[in-house]
Amino acid sequence: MNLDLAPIASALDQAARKARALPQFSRHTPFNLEQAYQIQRASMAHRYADGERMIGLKLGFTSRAKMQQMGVDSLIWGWLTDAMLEEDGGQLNLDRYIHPRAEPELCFLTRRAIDRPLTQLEAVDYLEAVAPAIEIIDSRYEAFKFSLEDVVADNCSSAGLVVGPWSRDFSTLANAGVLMRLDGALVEAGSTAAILGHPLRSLVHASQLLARADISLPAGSLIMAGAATAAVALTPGAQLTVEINGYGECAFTCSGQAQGERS
Ligand code: OOG
Ligand code: MG
Repeated sequence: MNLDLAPIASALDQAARKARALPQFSRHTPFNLEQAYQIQRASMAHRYADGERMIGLKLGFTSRAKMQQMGVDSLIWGWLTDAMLEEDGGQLNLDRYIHPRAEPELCFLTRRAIDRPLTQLEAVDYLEAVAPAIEIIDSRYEAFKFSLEDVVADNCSSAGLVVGPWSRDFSTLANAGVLMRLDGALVEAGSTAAILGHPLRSLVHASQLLARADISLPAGSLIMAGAATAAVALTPGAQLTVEINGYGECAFTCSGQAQGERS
């Protein structure tokens, strides 16, 4: 099938900018996974053309909890830009989002360019630091429902990230307790072991994906390892905290109100 991918990329870019939900493409204009990544790149190109800067990448569906929550079963990856960075301890303005959710993650900061597939043993040599982090996801599809191809085209629902204090201690990464609190009440609890069995495996997968795509990720980039638990919906005034045992915590308070699914 000869499908014009550019209008799909533009529609997704506009949906993100205007915080307006779209129907899933898989319902009327299905495309395959390779085309989905082409759409993702084309839609990111709109943002770069507009002055946003790539700061790293994110992996998605690296835990069973997330795969089950969203009904998909493959690891995916997308791009982070400077416009997505939110301040730790600050206010998160919900006005820019459709139906945002938050999830607990680890964020890696790279020390060397990643330009070839790494083993888990090598991965740590490529790291400068690791931090507790929160990812804000906001699917551009109605009802936060999508096929694997839909979500990949939508840059894997990437919308924001909050990064906590950096640490150079990688020794307890494998199985650190993860707690997510909403207004002080525990809403999700888990372990970093839920991320592919060991969060460093996210880095290994990222290096393989980059190599396959023939992309070198510069030193000083961020890599979000993927959520360790399911995500929670963000409501006006909500205060969200993520704590990773041994690595500290990061938090934000919601201001404003998400757009919801206006028609
Ligand atoms: C897709 C993004 C998944 C993760 O950490 O697993 C993701 C979504 O759930 O909307 O970021
Ligand atoms: Mg995530």
